[in-house]
Amino acid sequence: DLVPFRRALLSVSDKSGVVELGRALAEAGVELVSTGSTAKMLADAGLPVTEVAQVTGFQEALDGRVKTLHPAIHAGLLADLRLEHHEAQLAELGIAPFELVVVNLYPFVETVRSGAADADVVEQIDIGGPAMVRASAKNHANVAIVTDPRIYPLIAKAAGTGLTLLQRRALARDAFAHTAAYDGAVARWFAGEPVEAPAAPAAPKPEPVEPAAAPAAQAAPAPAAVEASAPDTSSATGLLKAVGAATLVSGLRYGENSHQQAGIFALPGGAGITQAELLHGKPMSFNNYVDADAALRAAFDFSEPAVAIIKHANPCGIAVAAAGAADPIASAHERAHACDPVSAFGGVIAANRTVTRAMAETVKDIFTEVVVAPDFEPEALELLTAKKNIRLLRLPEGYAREGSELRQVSGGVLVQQPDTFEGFSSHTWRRVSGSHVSDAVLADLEFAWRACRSVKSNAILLASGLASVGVGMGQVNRVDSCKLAVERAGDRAAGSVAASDAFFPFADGLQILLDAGVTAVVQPGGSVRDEEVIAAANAAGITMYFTGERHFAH
Ligand code: 93A
Repeated sequence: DLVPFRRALLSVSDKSGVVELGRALAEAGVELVSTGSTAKMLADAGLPVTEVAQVTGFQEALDGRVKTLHPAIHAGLLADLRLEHHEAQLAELGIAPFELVVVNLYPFVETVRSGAADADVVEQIDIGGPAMVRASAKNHANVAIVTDPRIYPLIAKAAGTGLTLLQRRALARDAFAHTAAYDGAVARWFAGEPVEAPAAPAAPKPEPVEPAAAPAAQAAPAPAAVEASAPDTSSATGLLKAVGAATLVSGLRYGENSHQQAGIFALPGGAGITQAELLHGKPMSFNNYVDADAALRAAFDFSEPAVAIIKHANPCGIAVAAAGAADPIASAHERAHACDPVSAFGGVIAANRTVTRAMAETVKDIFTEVVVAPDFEPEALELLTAKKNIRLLRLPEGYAREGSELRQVSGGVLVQQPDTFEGFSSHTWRRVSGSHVSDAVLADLEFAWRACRSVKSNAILLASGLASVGVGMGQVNRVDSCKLAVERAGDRAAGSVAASDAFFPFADGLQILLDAGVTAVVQPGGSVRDEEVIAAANAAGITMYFTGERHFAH
């Protein structure tokens, strides 16, 4: 999806770096078209450049108010060359398309700040510049729009190749943010308010990336009406904004340990654990929140009735309801608990369905810190509230994970999209050893593969009958995770299936699973020693699938 640069339009007020960029483009054989003083600067540097006036056949008019506002320019910016009739019309009109547009706008804010008279300020409201920026950004399928001199080096580097669609999209995002910020300042000036500079652009990005995945630079200050509603946390900037607007829900007795002070804050518009209602029990602790959230992630990753039991942020049991179970959520709980009853002692349970009386019957006899669920049947509440030490949490309606995740590191934060990738269908997997397996085994593999992404890496999860039977988590090598999973599964390891959150770097980890009698394995593949790993699977006569993607959770 690279669009090579053939013709570039340059029209900049801030001329820094434009000659160097122009030179790189000209050397790569790109034709340069430019406005008045930008063209002069390029020509003075000895670069071949065509004046916009030559292209339009029109001299700059009305003291420069009309320079580029002409079909000969705008048709070249807006033609979608994926469409035959656009291409034909352009040819008919004798207009050539642009693949690269470099524009920055009249210095409106700087002019206001300089104390200039109103008439001079008005003259610095750029009209033709934003029109080119917006047209090119709209047409990002064909055009790369550059508004920030700090990314000229990237553009110069790509002069001979052009940019990818992903890069052009990121540039379009920045471009619209840029014109929105610009118009925001103009509007504030008309309102008699202080015109702050458009939001400070973030550090130059070496490579613009997909909008949702990266913090958007140069985000425009949102209009007041939008500001009042909850920020959209699907983008990094939205999430950071939401964090800035978070409100204290309550102080907590202490943090991870009794000597650490702590509190919990809620994001505006959030519909998660912080908005859950404590129906019974002592206040939630810091660790309760962390575990309850991990439990919710695991349970709500399944569309079928599912239960996850968490200890220290790791699942010690995940299961979906047995086929045809009379009380599906009770069945899921019973089977999740059976995975590792020793570890489930003092655990945090999440159910993705209403907790029924039947589920409560079992839970009440197990020491449990927290049960969190969308709701509780009245009889379930009656049974469980009889237990003094259990906390019962009802989720807010529309419970949902945030669209971005944030992790603190020293001096900053890491932001990423959550791992909600839906590639769990075995149709997309590659069988690399053994023969076809039954539908039931395939279903177990799909279950195990999904469940293991809720387990901290290195994760090995053994499953049987759509329930985990042994989980090896959080080890610093995969062999130990395999040993742990097998040991926890005991005699249930034989005949189970296994999922590994990332590839086996050697055959040794897999061999532990094979020795324990695991019959099928799903893992991402992609190790340099895949051949060795596949050979071990073949030697044991088991079926192994490669998914092509991994599910680390750190
Ligand atoms: O005066 S405008 O609103 N009308 C236009 O047609 C137009 N075309 C480009 N402003 C216009 N521009 C702006 O001129 C660009 O946004 C850029 O900031 C500036 C570059 O002009 P020059 O190359 O003459 O310095």
